[in-house]
Amino acid sequence: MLILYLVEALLRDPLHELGNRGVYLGVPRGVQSGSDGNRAAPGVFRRDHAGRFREQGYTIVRSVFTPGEVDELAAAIDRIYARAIGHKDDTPKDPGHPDVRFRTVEDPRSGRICRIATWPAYLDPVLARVRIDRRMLAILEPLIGPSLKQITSQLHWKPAGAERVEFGFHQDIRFRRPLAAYRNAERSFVQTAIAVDPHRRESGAIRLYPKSHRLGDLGLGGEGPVLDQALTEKDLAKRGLDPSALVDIELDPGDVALWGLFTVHGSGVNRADHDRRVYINGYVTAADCDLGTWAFRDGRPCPL
Ligand SMILES: O=C(O)CCC(=O)C(=O)O
Repeated sequence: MLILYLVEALLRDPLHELGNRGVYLGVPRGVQSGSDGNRAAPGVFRRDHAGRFREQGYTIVRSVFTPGEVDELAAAIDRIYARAIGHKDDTPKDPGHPDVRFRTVEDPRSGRICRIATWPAYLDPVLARVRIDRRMLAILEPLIGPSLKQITSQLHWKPAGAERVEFGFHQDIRFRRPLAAYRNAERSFVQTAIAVDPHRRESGAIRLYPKSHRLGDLGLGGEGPVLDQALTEKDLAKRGLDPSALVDIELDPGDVALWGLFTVHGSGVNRADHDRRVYINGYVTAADCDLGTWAFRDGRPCPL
């Protein structure tokens, strides 16, 4: 069977490309790499996701989690939502752990919604497992090594039809404070987003500016929270960036998107008839950061 997959991959890929990027066997089942839209045979790293990440400032790894696992994740996320939405304030006093926060807002169309929950893994075993899943390490290790701390862990919701769900264009470096705690920030940090629902332009997909990871800190978003800013291409034009270069990070449930601290991105409203949920986890090479919660030590998962 494996031989058939390999032959199929060889036929689809020009030889020079295979030679440059490599086809690897033996990665955990379900970890398939692809540039946008490309799908590989199960168990085959068809393209070099690390090379693409370094070149473009982002990449997508397809079908990392199975449909059954995504269902389990979705149920866990819904449990957190039910808990979060019961709170009237943004930082409830009884979240179960000091790092857990719920960001709820009043939406003009949908009433009270929760936009973000931070560190929900402290509340739910499924979310706790996924943040240290070995497939996540298989994706991250070629980029930032086997000893990783985690800096961010968040659920993001865009309920169907809700309006207050945009993220203005920004670079995540703005959130990394104190800056002095981060060394080699341009290459030691990877943000990941696991899609739980179809993640499309229509449902408020992440829009991202390829190769912007090489532009340094552009100061996008100014001082205010990007959560309160609309996604407007004018913000890019003001920095001399051509909005026609933007890409929509379109994901199926179970796909994982990756981007870096300087990669320009944001996302718009959800005009689809379904919610858009993502589980976001950001990892840093442990030796390059004074902060964070251990996720993997020498390749071994570190439970909370
Ligand atoms: O969930 C989204 O659409 C936006 C995510 C994002 O911009 C971020 O995590 O920095």
